[in-house]
Amino acid sequence: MTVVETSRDGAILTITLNRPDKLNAFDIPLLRGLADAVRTAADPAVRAVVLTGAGRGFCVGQDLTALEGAGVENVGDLLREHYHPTMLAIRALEKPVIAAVNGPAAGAGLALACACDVRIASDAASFVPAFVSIGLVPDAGGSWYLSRLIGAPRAYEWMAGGRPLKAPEALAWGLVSEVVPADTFAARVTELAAELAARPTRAVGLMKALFDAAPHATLAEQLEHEATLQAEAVRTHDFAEGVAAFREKRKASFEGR
Ligand code: T3D
Repeated sequence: MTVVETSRDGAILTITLNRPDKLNAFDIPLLRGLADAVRTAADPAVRAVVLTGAGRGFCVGQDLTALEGAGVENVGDLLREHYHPTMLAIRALEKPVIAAVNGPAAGAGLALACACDVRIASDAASFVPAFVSIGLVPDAGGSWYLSRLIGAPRAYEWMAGGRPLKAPEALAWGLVSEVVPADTFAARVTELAAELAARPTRAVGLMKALFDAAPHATLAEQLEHEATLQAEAVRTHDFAEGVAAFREKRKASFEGR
């Protein structure tokens, strides 16, 4: 058993954080394992990634018991070395990443869920700011993602207040796209991942960069960015297939290239 498990089912890579007795809190081995797992997702044969937690938790952020002593002094370095590269790598990954939030997502674990492209929640999930409860500010990209997902005023009020959200409220806020009963959660995640993996992966992957850039770009800059990425998308086999399928009045069969 490793602290981060990966499994492949066709074009779907599932990454499972695996410290269930600590609700998958981040320690260095888990952060390293997650970084390695995200790197394996670069394989062109992988067309969708599912990120989830073993046991009853998704991820409850930094393991607070691993921060004693020297850890506190080096927190900036810890974040820069072990958190930032993975958060950036998930955004740079040109394929959809689904956070399958099976249980509590707290602190940097909440940020991790927000780093993903789609969030689907079990009705057993909860979303816990956590940082303010221990006198910290959001990190691991939490303030960046949440500003975009739910708007800066609401994100600030939530993070400063610290109130845990249950899954239905997270749905109402637009933090997750779907809430599923716990007993059918795994099946629905598999179905969603298969749907995304069957899409034209290059286009689906490239558009991540567009939506990340849009909030801080001018219209002129964004038009140029779209034109650049469209020039890439039209060169794909999947674009040719999409147009052919339209002309032939049949369902397109995309190959992710
Ligand atoms: O400082 C830096 O390094 C910068 C980075 C900071 C990033 C951060 O993520 S800061 C935020 C850290 N996370 C938290 O503060 C969350 C702490 N956890 C909780 O508030 C609660 O566990 C939850 C509300 C998330 C869930 O509550 P509940 O009642 O469902 O579970 P529990 O009983 O509290 O936890 C179950 C076990 O997991 C328990 O262990 P035990 O007593 O059975 O042996 C608990 O201690 C452990 N656990 C939960 N969270 C953490 C943890 N162990 C280590 N670190 C944790 N963060």
